[in-house]
Amino acid sequence: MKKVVLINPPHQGSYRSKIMLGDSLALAAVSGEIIKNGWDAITLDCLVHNWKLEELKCKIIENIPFDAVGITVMSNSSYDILKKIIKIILEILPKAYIFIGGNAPTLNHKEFLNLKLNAIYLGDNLEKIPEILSDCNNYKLNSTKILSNNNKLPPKKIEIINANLKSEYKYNILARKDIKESYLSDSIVSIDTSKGCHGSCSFCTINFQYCSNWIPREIDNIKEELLYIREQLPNAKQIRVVDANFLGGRKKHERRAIKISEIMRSLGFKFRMECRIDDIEAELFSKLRHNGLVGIFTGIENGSQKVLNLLKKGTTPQEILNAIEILQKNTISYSYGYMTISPITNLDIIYENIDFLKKIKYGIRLKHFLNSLIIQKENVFKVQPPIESFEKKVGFKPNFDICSKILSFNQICIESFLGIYELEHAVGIWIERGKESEDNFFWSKDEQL
Ligand code: B12
Ligand code: SF4
Repeated sequence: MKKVVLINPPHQGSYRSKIMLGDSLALAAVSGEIIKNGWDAITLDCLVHNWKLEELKCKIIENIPFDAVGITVMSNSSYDILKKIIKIILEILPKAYIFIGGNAPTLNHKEFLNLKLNAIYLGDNLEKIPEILSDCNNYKLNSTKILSNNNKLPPKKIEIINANLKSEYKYNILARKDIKESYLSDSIVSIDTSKGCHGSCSFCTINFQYCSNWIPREIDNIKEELLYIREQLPNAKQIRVVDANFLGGRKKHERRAIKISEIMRSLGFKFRMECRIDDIEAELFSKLRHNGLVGIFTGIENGSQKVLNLLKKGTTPQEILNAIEILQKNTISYSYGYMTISPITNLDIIYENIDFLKKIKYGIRLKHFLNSLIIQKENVFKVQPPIESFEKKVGFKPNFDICSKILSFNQICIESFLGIYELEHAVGIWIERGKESEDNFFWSKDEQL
């Protein structure tokens, strides 16, 4: 049987934990589609197993013979490691057919054109996987032929396969082979029930990738996967829904969200999810709480209306506070995205944010003050920190020399404005620094596993 080896590269982002949130849903989906087409698929998930490149190399060798290698590339932070993986594969099998897919190439495939790839798969619609499979058959024949002529590998022509989702989608639930091992290491089991988001926040890659579209997955197909998870993991207590926006616009899709939550409840799962602030509404959240919603992640981003407008969040500070109140009333725990630094952030806006975070009370982390816009080709913070007003407020002069050696630019700015210790003092509560503190979070009663 023909075989594809699928790789989730070793971790290259800034997450602290070594073992990562669940098995790769992307590779499960891709391998399900490959298996459906009569091929075999083996997944080498470096995140789940915490493999470094050397271990990955051994696993690739163990899996010879294979006909193609598919690699998922979640973010550009994996670019360098991707290059190394390609090199390793070609050292082992110079004629290997290599293709990539995932968020990073989908957002900007041009950055990957100079790598020795055969195909770049764009988008989430896996119905075009047969094109890849037939392409690797043909490629092998061609390359063998050219090889015999001049003993050199043919230059690779990179196929770009564009496969965007337009309507409801489903997966072949055949291939979550790492689910048990992954669950054993971090007690987390993930599922995806939709793609994209109807929002149009100016900084967000989901907005760029899906152009403010939200695409649901078929409910029966979700149920099938939840049943599979229950069967594989009889003791699992909680599902992490990884959708960028589980609610997809409350008014239109709340019945669907409730239905999925009922299925989870009937199978004995509590769940966590992500949604927009303007989707948090009392009646809906009381129902979701009843059906097992224990925690959410949401993008608050800023406490200043000016910055919220700049980010195109479509919310107001008051709406955010109302939403937080609903979560607290329903004992649903929350964590949030926050970016104090923006091109228009000045000392007034920083103080506005401090006052705002005081009202939110829980879950404040140091990174909330240090984060700036996610997408910034160049540093957007071009304003010279107002040293004099800083001095007046906190009573000492920031030391840029020391700071610049040890801290990132954002950190310098914020430390220069206030000083971290002053900042903690100003907010009046302890800010998380590298370790979790339960006191600092708003936990729902049954949040803990
Ligand atoms: C779960 C998740 C994680 C988990 C991954 C767990 C795991 N075992 O893989 C963890 C927490 C580890 C993680 C880490 C990071 N993540 Co993340 N993550 C997500 C999240 C929430 C869901 C992804 C998912 O599983 N979706 C479900 C699957 C089925 O869909 P999918 O990944 O889109 O895959 C589909 C297609 O892309 C395609 N596809 C994917 N791969 C491949 C490969 C081939 C060969 C083919 C043919 C097709 C294909 O097929 C799938 C079919 O539906 C998304 C946000 C979101 N909701 O989309 C962010 C997201 C992908 N992550 C992101 C980022 C930035 C990161 C980090 C860099 C964060 C950090 N600072 O550390 C790291 C990088 C990790 C790494 N690989 O080194 C960004 C990427 C933005 C970008 N590309 O610029 C996103 C979009 C969040 C965001 N808005 O900022 N992440
Ligand atoms: S609400 Fe969240 S996922 Fe949706 S566009 Fe804004 S930041 Fe992106």
